[in-house]
Amino acid sequence: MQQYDRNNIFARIIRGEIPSHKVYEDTQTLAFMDVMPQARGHVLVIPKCEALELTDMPQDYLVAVFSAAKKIIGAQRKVLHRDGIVQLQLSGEQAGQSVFHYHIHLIPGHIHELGKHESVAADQAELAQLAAQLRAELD
Ligand code: DGP
Repeated sequence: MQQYDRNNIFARIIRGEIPSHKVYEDTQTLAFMDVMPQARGHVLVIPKCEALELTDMPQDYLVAVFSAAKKIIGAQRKVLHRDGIVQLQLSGEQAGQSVFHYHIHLIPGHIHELGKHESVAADQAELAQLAAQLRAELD
């Protein structure tokens, strides 16, 4: 079994060592724009606990992450003017997981139209603007 790496990218984002375009935060969760989005408005929701994937998730953090996801999906629907949001979570490298800190993808797109995530970062100004719009909708 793979060990949780405290220096994975998302752990560093939680600690503020790496910048992110924050959308939502509470004591147990953090949500931010995916820097290599599969669709415009792609958000990641993560727990502030050391969990590699679903089987490591404590019950209370699961509830917290899904509660945050519910709020964010509502904001995405308003800001992006679309109903369809793909909620995706990959558990394990064989499933395609590339960052080993549990995360839910909230992707405004159609499942059959989603390719691999981009290999280059999206425009930072656009990500910042989308994050600001989503935060405003969540306030
Ligand atoms: P997965 O393949 O399910 O492990 O998804 C990892 C996602 O994380 C992928 O969509 C790209 C995104 N990502 C990778 N590095 C960073 C980063 O430094 N910042 C942000 N905001 N997203 C990242």
